[in-house]
Amino acid sequence: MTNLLILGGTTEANALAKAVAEQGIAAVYSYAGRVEHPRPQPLPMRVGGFGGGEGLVEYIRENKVTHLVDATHPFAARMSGNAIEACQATQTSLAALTRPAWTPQLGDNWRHAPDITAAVEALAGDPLRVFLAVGRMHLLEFSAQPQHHYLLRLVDEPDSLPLPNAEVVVARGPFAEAEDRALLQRHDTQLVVSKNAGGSGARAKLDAARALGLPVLMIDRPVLPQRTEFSTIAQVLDWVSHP
Ligand code: 3Y8
Ligand code: NAP
Repeated sequence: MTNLLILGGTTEANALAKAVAEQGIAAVYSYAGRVEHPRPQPLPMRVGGFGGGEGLVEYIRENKVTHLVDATHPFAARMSGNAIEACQATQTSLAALTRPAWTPQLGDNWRHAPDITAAVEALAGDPLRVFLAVGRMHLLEFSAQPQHHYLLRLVDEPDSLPLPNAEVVVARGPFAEAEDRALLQRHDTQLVVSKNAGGSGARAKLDAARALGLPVLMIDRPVLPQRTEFSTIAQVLDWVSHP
């Protein structure tokens, strides 16, 4: 009896949840509980960490999970690592639903940073107006470069900010190019800092930056251990129905 656990939190995970619900496949959609109001899903949801790899092993056993689909964001490296370990320990089928990394197109002006630490170092220098579109969890690291005027886009209103010179836009994606272009022009942005999330939900800022001739500091995604990876929902559904 198929029993799916979807590790969610992305546009692709939401599309998968819709397809799984339509097919009547038994499944649970899992959120980390990072934001106040996560988007509702057409599946039973669970919110919060599992308690490390061991907690996920317990969850898999107690809930008789037969297939785990890791549809988390490419920067959710710890969750993805735990999923690989827990599925090995419990002999549970594991597949990831991933989206290819963005690649620069004609007209793009990208500089790469291998990780968030390197991106912070790359911001050394004279003050700029920076659209820091990396969310909330790593803002403290950027306080090493307080000289810039930051535009931050966060899912929830922050209690406090570790950056002295910052303005906040509270918004959750998926985002559209026209709005992002207006946002960059209104803020008079000189540099966009982005994680290489891939997918469609966050690429608007890159298209807007290209249209405005702005440079992008692109943070490459963490390298993950080998696992089965699919890029379409059809592949996932086929994998679930043909063990
Ligand atoms: C809680 C669950 C959909 C899915 C929406 C995608 C697209 C929009 C783009 C910018 C970049 C950022 C951030 C971003 C995007 C989608 C997708 C994606 C980037 C929600 C959601 C949860 C989160 C967590 C949140 C992080 C933050 C990252 C904002 C839901 C809306 C910056 C990543 O305040 C916090 O603690 C926020 C934490 C992890 C990264 C960070 O370090 O702050 N996502 N985002 C998930 C959970 O609890 O399990 O409510 O939908 C999901 C989405 N965020 O179609 O509706 O698929 O990637 N999310 C990044 O890519 O840099 C925004 O502003 O341009
Ligand atoms: P992470 O750093 O890889 O994970 C840290 C811990 O958070 C995990 O060990 C796990 O806790 C818990 N966790 C993460 N994802 C979970 C999920 N889907 N269900 C249950 N627990 C989860 O993850 P993250 O980068 O904080 O991302 C958290 C969530 O936000 C994920 O769902 C991800 O898809 C979504 N998201 C992240 C980003 C991003 O930029 N990182 C962007 C968009 C969406 P335990 O160890 O206690 O099990």
